Formats: sequence, structure tokens, C-alpha cells
Amino acid sequence: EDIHTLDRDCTTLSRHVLEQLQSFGPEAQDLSAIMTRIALAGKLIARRLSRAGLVEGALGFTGDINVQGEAVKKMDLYANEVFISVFKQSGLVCRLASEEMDTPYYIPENCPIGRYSLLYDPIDGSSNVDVNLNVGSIFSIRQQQGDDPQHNGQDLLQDGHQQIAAGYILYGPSTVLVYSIGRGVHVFNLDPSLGEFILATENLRIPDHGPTYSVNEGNFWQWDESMRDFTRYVHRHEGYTARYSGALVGDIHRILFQGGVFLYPGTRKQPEGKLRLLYESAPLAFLAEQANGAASTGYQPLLEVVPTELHQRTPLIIGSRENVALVESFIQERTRLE
Ligand code: P6P
Repeated sequence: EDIHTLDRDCTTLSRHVLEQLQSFGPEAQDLSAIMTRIALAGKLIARRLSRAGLVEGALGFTGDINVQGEAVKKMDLYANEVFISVFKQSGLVCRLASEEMDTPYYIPENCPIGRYSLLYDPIDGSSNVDVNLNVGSIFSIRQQQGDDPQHNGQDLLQDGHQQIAAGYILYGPSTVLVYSIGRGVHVFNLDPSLGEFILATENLRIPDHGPTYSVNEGNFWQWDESMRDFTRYVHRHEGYTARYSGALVGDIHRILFQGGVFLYPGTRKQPEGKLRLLYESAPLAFLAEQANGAASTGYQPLLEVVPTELHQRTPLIIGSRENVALVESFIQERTRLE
């Protein structure tokens, strides 16, 4: 191969961030360094997942219950610790907030206000781990603003437009990292032989419409009538197909590439839905909008929601613009009739 081919094939993540920002200033260097550490976390987690069946203590439950009242999987805990460890010495990220911690983890050394906060779901869809199906990590980077004397992340309670960067790592047949720093969505594949994430797709665009709808129809009788109307519509109309893996990141990844809509509506039991706002829905909504798609609660753009608490849940409708608008139209119709 000539050097240009080689050069094109080896755009690493850190270099891509600098190219994206067309700057080598301090913030560009910070974000490049942050993304490099996110990539390191992804490599460490991917390695553990690939050996989960062989490594003593990697599978199953720890016996603990997390702040959400959910049984903690060993892999959840391991992945949570990986993110903390890769940022501990970085001097970049001052605190980390995740589904696995009820208050943010602070990194005190040399971390003045104005650095960065990382909100993340270390392993999303962990019920898939024990059956070797895809899982993901989701991350959101924000500027750390103001003080937080109670150490409860109060200043993180801001709308999704405040995100500086967001993305996910999909642990599937290959490990893929998808990110945006507000200049489009870009996809990297982990090349195990290099130990590097290499650029695979730049400026990913979600098709305006897609055939896939991704929702757990087992909750049908718990939904509002509008969601049942939508489901009846796609059942009756040609050209729709259902795909649902039980792990958000894989379902979203399919839709980013092929178009369609993912929904996790509110139910009778959980009117606010199941998915978390700050470290699941908001980062994914950031990506969706950057890829010319849409994300909504059903009543407002997801990125406009201002949370009142760190682990707040939200209904999520996300994907191709036209598909999201179709779902919203059933909600508007029902609201009009009420
Ligand atoms: P249900 C996994 O537990 C998760 O948080 C997401 O990854 C996934 O999309 C959703 O919950 C699945 O929830 O209720 O359909 O099993």
C-alpha cells in the first residue's frame, strides 16, 4: 500500500479529535486526551468481556444492590472502576458520576473548577453479559462549572445542550467507539492487532426514515394508548421490522446506521420510563442530533430536559427524524382527543 492509503487507514481517535477541532489549543488537547482515556477504558473492558467466561469472578452478581435497587453485576463494578482508574491520574476529569454510584466520585488532586466531569454508564445492558450478547458503555463529557459543596453533583443538573462530547463503546463482534464533540458523529473500530481505535466512518448521518422500530412490546399493556396506536400502525403497515436486543447501545447503533426508531416509553409502573437521562439518553440524543436524527421524550426534544436529580429517568424516542415525528404524532393525536 502507498503511504497515503496507510495514512488514511490509520486515523487514530486522538488525532481525529485534534483534526476535528482544527486546533492544538489547550481545550483541543484536553478533549483529545480525554477521548484517549475513554478509548483505554473501552479496550480494558473489551478485553475483560472477551474472557468473561474464563476469568474467575467476571460473570454473575456481586450480591450487592446499587442505588437504583438493581442487583450489581460483577462486570458493572469492574467497568465502573476502570473508568475511575483511567481518569484518576489524568488531571483532566474532576469527577465521575455513574449509574453504579449514588454520589459522584471526586478526583481531588490538581483538579481546579473548570475542568471536566464525566457522566457514564459503565456497562449498559449488563444482563446480556452472561449470555455473550452485545453490551455497551455510554459517556457524556461536561465542563465542571461552579462548586459542589455537598458533593452531590447539583451543578451537573443541566440540559443536554451543555454536553461538550458524548458517545458510546459497543462491545460486539468487534469493539466500536462512536463519538461526537459537536462536529458530526464519527465511528472507530478497535484493531486488536494495533490496540488502537481506527477511523471507520466519518460524519455518520442517520437516514431520514428507516424500517426498524425497536421497543419491548412486552410492555404493550403498560403503555399509554398513544404508544399502542403507534405499535398497531407499524403492525398494519408494510415496510417495518422489529429489532430489540435488550441492550440500548446495540439497538441505537443499528438505528444510527440503518435508520428507524428506538423507544422506551413510560409505563404504568415507571411513568418516567426506565432509561436514565444524564448518562444514557442525553449522550445518545446528542449523537442522534449530530447525525441529523432526532431524540424526544415524546413531548419535547430530549436535549432540552433539565433534570432535577442525578439519576433521573426519562422516556426516550430516538432515531430517524421522520420515524420520531411519526411516534410524536400519535402522542399529539391522543392529547388532542383528551
Ligand atoms: P427492558 C438494560 O437494562 C437497559 O438499561 C437498556 O440497555 C435496554 O435498552 C433496556 O434496559 C431494556 O429494558 O425493560 O426492555 O428489559
